[in-house]
Amino acid sequence: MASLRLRRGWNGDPVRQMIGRRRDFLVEYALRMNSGEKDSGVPEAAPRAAIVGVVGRTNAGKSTIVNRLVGEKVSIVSPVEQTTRNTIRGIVSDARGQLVLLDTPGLHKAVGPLGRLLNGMARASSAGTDILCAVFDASHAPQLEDEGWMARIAKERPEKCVFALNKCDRSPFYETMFRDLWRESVRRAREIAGSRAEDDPADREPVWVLSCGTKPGGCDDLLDALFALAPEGAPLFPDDIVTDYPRKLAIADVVREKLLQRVYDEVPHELGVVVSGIREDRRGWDVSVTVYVNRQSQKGIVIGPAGRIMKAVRQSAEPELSEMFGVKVRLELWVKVEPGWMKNSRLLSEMGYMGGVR
Ligand SMILES: Nc1nc2c(ncn2[C@@H]2O[C@H](COP(=O)(O)OP(=O)(O)OP(=O)(O)O)[C@@H](O)[C@H]2O)c(=O)[nH]1
Ligand SMILES: [Mg+2]
Repeated sequence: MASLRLRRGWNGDPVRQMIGRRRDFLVEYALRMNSGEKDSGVPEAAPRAAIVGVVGRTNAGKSTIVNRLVGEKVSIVSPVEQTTRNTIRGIVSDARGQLVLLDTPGLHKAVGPLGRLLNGMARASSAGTDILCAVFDASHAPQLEDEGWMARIAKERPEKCVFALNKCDRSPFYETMFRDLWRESVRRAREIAGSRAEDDPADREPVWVLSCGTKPGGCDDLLDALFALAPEGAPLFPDDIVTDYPRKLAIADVVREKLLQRVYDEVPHELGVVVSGIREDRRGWDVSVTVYVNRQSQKGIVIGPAGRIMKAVRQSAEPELSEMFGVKVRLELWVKVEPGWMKNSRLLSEMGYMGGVR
């Protein structure tokens, strides 16, 4: 693998590690520049850098697109709603410069404190970015949450905005309905603001692209559109880093993804995963993981007959994590019933949903 998210030998705080590497990178870069050495890695055109907020309704394919653009899996994916529960940074570096993609939880009908927390995170992460990339699943007619994003974008008119109509491999494909919805959203926003078309800021129309997150090359047009909008600037991260997502959260997410592939009905939304400890030795990492469920009846479902689900989760997560971190990862999985864990601030913060896990 060309660039691991965290390199072999990594054994500490990922942020400190990242900053350390960034400093090395910057020092090396400055020395090269001062010595007058021509840097063959620096493109002739000025490099570009942008923070891109990737937003949209749950299941639109945001994480799939972010993984495709980064070229590595930095964010888990599943057909279950609310798969992404944290804002994850995926970093794309190429000759044109660097994009820092913020993969956000998809907007959905909020149920309970966790739901509200995720929606708040989704809304907040669209603010303060250089480019807004709204992803729409155009293999379905627009849904309520799509209308919500369009209305908000029509009202705020971000300077740089891309609309990715995703799942263009599917038929039927509702491109026209989404374009009509946008026109209608702009008309309504003008009506509310009492403004006319002539008052609209010029150049504020979103750039429309079709994308397919599940096929190689399916997001190339999207990548080109994002780089075309990115302002000139220095990279924020060294170019060999694909994410700065904390190790504990990354491990918990991979375990949750494997569970989501195996449990149904209400269970996926009531699953919480916490990495309770990592023991490191020469042979690798022993990671202890607790899976929280909301009700006693869910415990048996998650464990499976004769522990089969847990075993399958472990067997599919271990090789993926070992590959991801470049060390042998062994998992110890525990299932715990914790009624109302979604309202438990301590657990929510251990899961990173309230910020702060490192
Ligand atoms: N056919 C097809 N399926 C796709 C495409 N992009 C994503 N998917 C599938 O759509 C489902 C949802 O994808 P995710 O990337 O998890 O969606 P998300 O928007 O991140 O969802 P949340 O994290 O819940 O907000 C998965 O089953 C993906 O495999 C695509 O271009 N074509
Ligand atoms: Mg996601």
